[in-house]
Amino acid sequence: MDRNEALAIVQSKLKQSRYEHTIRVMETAIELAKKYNVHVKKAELAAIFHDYAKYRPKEEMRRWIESTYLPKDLLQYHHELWHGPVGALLVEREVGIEDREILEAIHFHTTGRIHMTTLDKVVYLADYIEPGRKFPGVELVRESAWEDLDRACWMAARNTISFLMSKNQPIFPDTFHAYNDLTKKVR
Ligand code: DGI
Ligand code: FE
Ligand code: FE
Ligand code: FE
Repeated sequence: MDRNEALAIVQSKLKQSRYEHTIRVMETAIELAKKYNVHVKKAELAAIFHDYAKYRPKEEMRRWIESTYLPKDLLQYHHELWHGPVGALLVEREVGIEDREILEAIHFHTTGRIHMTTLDKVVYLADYIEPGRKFPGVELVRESAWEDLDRACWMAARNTISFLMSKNQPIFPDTFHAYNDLTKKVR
């Protein structure tokens, strides 16, 4: 599938501001893919579709989780965590993308996971550092992104966990698994 076809599909599913975020994630993911020798077309497609399910109604997402292979423990956590896994499912069913690496990068783009692939990291990080993001500490992660992919992902995971803890929010196990696993890779 080419870029313009993919973009036209997601544009119909997203609000304009979310579509513009998607374009910036795509551009950032392509640059990271070149830097870290990831298949550029896979990074481009995964980035374009990463928020595909962002505006699905909560009850529809709940039904997809209940009725498919998706992990049921998602239902015990905030519905903000559902759009990645449900997005991967729907991008396969509705768009027809079958590449497991692309689908997994979409699935895990919010939380990360243990043993993230380089493609997973590129999409996770591009979503975190795209130029429209204003998180506290994002500037340091942006700088690291061009030097050390593992370190930058580790910083993003650490910031996300710190932020959630400061708000007394529960943390999904995959978010901790990503952080713990990346900690072993940073000095
Ligand atoms: O969809 P986006 O807004 O582009 O970004 P995203 O999919 O990375 O993240 C959406 C939200 O999910 C973000 O506000 C942080 C939050 N989040 C990430 N990990 C966890 C989490 N929320 C909870 N409750 N638990 C987590 O482990
Ligand atoms: Fe997202
Ligand atoms: Fe993210
Ligand atoms: Fe996003």
